[in-house]
Amino acid sequence: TPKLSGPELLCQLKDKVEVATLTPDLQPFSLLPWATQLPPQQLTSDLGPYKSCAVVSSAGSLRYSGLGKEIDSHEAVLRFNAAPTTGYEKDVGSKTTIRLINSQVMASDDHRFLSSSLYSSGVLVAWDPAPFSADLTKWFNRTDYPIFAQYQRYRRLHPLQPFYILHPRFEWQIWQRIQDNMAEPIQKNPPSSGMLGTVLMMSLCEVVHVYEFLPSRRKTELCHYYQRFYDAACTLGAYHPLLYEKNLVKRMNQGSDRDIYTSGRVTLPGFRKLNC
Ligand code: NCC
Repeated sequence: TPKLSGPELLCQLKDKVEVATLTPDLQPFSLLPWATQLPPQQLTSDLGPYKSCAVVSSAGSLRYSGLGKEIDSHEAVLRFNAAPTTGYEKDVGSKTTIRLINSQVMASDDHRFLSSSLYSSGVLVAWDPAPFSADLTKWFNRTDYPIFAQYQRYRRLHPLQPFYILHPRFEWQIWQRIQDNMAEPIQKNPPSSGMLGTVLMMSLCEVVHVYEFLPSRRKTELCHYYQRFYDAACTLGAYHPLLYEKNLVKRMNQGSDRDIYTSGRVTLPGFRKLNC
């Protein structure tokens, strides 16, 4: 297969990937009493369009970046999992419009998902590594972590906070884009939250700035900007096809290599603005 150019990759992504969230009418959820806790509309019809957006990776290279002001200047800011802002404002800002969390965060005791105030600002969006078929019933019977039990509990405690669950089709559609544009077979695990969040924001924003997904000159083995834990796999990937995700984002980047080097910043057009 020929290697696609950046604009071709962007158009392919726009054409073949669609953000979808669970709604109460979908089987098997429609048969369950708690389905009414799901938002009645799709995330994409409730949120945006935003002009300029920031996607803030959780990478250790954000530490001492001083990017906080720049990040907060965007209309909408997306953050991941348990990444805090308190105490790190100078480097990562303080605005949180959307928080994308994996099901492991929802289920593990150390993250105190049900009681910590970390999760209470902004819109929550959750996802779980689902079977490749993206069949909702198969997934429902075999989630990676108990995403649905935790969702119900959280919704009872915070009924007013918007909280969406991504349709598993979304993760595998992105996975397929990565695979189709790589020469070798990649691991059949879903893309990282970073990649999912980036495509999510490309669907809601005119322009998306992703910070420290492609590491800057501050590149470090420090896993997260908020934890004293070192592992190069956080940046290079193990379970997730992270290196391949980063390769694809690098090819789609419309900003300069200098921006990556100094700010870890990638600039991507929103889908709405793309002329394909
Ligand atoms: O580490 P994590 O991601 O929460 O980071 C969010 C996203 O930022 C990008 N990242 C992070 C660190 C780094 N050094 N470089 C990066 O580029 C990645 O795109 C990443 O997705 C996840 O994807 O959900 C992940 O979650 C953690 C973990 O579950 C949560 O942090 C909660 O503790 C996973 N770690 C483990 O399972 C041990 C991680 O693999 C992926």
